[in-house]
Amino acid sequence: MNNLALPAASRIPPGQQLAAPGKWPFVGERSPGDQPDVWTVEIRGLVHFSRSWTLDQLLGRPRIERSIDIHCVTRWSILDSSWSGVRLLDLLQESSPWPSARFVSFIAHSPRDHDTSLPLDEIATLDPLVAFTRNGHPLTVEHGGPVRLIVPGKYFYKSIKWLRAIELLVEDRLGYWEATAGYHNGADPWREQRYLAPDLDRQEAARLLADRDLHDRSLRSLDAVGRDLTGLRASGALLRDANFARSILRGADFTRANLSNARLEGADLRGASLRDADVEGADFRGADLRGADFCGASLLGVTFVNEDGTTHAARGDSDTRFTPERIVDLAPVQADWVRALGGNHS
Ligand SMILES: Nc1nc2c(c(=O)[nH]1)N[C@H]1C(S)=C(S)[C@@H](COP(=O)(O)O)O[C@H]1N2
Ligand SMILES: [Mo]
Repeated sequence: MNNLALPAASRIPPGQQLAAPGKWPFVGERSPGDQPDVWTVEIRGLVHFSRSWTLDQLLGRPRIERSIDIHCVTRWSILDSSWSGVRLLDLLQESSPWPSARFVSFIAHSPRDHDTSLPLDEIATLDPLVAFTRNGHPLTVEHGGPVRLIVPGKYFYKSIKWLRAIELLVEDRLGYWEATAGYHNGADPWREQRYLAPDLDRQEAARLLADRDLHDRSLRSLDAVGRDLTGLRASGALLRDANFARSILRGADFTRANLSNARLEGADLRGASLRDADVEGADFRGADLRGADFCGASLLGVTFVNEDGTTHAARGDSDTRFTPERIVDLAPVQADWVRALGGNHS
């Protein structure tokens, strides 16, 4: 898995962009909650030898260092992080999985017992790390310290923070994001396995859109291309991966909505409110954003203009509002587009 020989551009999967230089965003939970006095990582389930290692025991094991690229489902990537830790495969081998074991569930120390899973045969080729350091520094708590999983070649939601247990299973057990957010269980960034198929059919979608009221609704991968949705009420709605390309959304209310990875290319969002919305990974290229309000919105991975900084740009004005502290989360080209609007961004 040595990617270093390849040019950077060919290592960025489709629909991803590089994060701002030196930035490593936090995603999901920020803390494992009450930490145990002695951190242990256990292997359980369908194994001949259930094992439990204290953190010190893990730290005392042979370590390897690997360069791994991070690809978050919300469209930011970081190339060439150097991680050190122990190989998951070594831990698995020592506990000797039963032949019937086909899946591995990873469980975190976390307030919601956060989990995720992988097929055992994929683990053999991905060769994940039980990692303690990145670029030579111990992991901070927010980034999963003291110990997290790092799974190369998958969207980053498979890399669980604060690893507590590794459980061998016959049947798969869907993880937290996979079950609650519709994140694709395959998670292959090269095949853009971001989300499951839509959870409603076109007719149902059309009926809901006719009422222009999505307030507090939860609709994954909604198809709303090219529609007149002037004044849409969608505050608090969960609209991950929605497609609003070329729709008229003048004065729409997306306050506190989740529009992560939504497509809004060419949409008319004049005077719309995206206050405190989650628009991570959303695409606003060619959209009309005059008077739109992005205050408090989280902007990681958002696209307003092509990589060249000029073509297919959204249109904004000094009334397009942003929170200054959030602008730094954008990739540099995108941040430049926002700054060039010249608003006071308060
Ligand atoms: N325990 C736990 N692990 C987790 C998550 C989480 O919410 N809880 N989020 C996942 C997601 S979606 C991503 S993108 C990465 C983010 O890791 P980071 O905050 O260190 O960037 O952690 C993954 N592991
Ligand atoms: Mo993620």
